[in-house]
Amino acid sequence: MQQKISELLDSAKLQIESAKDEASIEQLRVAYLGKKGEITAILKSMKDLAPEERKALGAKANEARATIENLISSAKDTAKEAAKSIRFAAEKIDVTEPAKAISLGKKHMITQTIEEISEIFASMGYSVTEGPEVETVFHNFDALNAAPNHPSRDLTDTFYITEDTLLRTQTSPVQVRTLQSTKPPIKVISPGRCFRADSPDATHSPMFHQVEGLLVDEGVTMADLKGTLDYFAKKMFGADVVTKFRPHFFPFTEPSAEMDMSCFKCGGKGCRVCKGSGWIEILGCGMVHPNVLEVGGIDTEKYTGFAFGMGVERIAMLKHGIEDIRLFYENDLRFVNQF
Ligand code: 2U9
Repeated sequence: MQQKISELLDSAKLQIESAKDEASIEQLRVAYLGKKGEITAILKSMKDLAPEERKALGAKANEARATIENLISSAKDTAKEAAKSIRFAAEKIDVTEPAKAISLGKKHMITQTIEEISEIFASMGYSVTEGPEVETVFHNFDALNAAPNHPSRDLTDTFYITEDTLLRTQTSPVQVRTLQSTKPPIKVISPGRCFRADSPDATHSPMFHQVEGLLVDEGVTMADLKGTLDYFAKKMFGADVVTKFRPHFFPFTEPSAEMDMSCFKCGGKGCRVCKGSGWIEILGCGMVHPNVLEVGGIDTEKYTGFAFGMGVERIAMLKHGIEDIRLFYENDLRFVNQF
């Protein structure tokens, strides 16, 4: 029996030493110390021995059990620590590793241009107003003194939603609404999207953007208009540009004009940008027609005003040398990322 206990102890030591994980160590615990384990069986068999022998062998068997218990407990601790370091190594985070680069988006060239134009007028005290893109025929045409047979009202030029509603062809209806809701002095610009039933080509798009402006106060003259728009041209295209005003016709302004500026590329000598003329047309303008002021209930004996309008795409194309308006809407990153 003594021999058997020693052999059991030796084999337990060997097996525990070579057990790699907690589960196999637990299996060994059951095999030696469990209810049906080998050491347990020896302890149970002691009851049949003579008291003297039982005492000696019992002490030996209990000693073996305690040794195995200790070995198992420390083997379990070692296996736990080993498992932990394997997990830690697998989960290790290198906090010094550079973060993944986040690619930031940016504002569309049209938005950038609208903001640039708006900032120049804001610096002169204008506020920015916006309004609906689906408008009434009244706000888009009638209130702006457009004759009943004016060509822009035609079905082939304008996107009608119903007989009385349409996609605005200019941002002027925003200013009509301002005239109706505000008392002078009025000093606003209205940037936004407009729609005309044009076939797309290098300079036309059925959807485009405008910035229009309106100033109404006592004693406003054409000189105020010219000074304001000349200042705008110099801020937008450079202090060296000079401007000139050519007579034109718009139903909503009288007198009306188009403003040209000297070519910012060649200084007026003539180049590709100004098509050899030295001048570039950049906007339309005029003194607000009394019929239009009256729609807003404004006393035309007391107040006068000026208005202007410009195509945002045209300004952006000139400033950045873009040759085809359709590039703005294709969102090709090779184009977008240039600005
Ligand atoms: C009100 C009164 C008058 C707005 C104006 C223009 C001249 C003009 C064009 C420029 C290029 C349109 O995008 S474009 O084709 N616009 O020339 N717009 S005066 O006049 C107004 C607006 C509102 C109440």
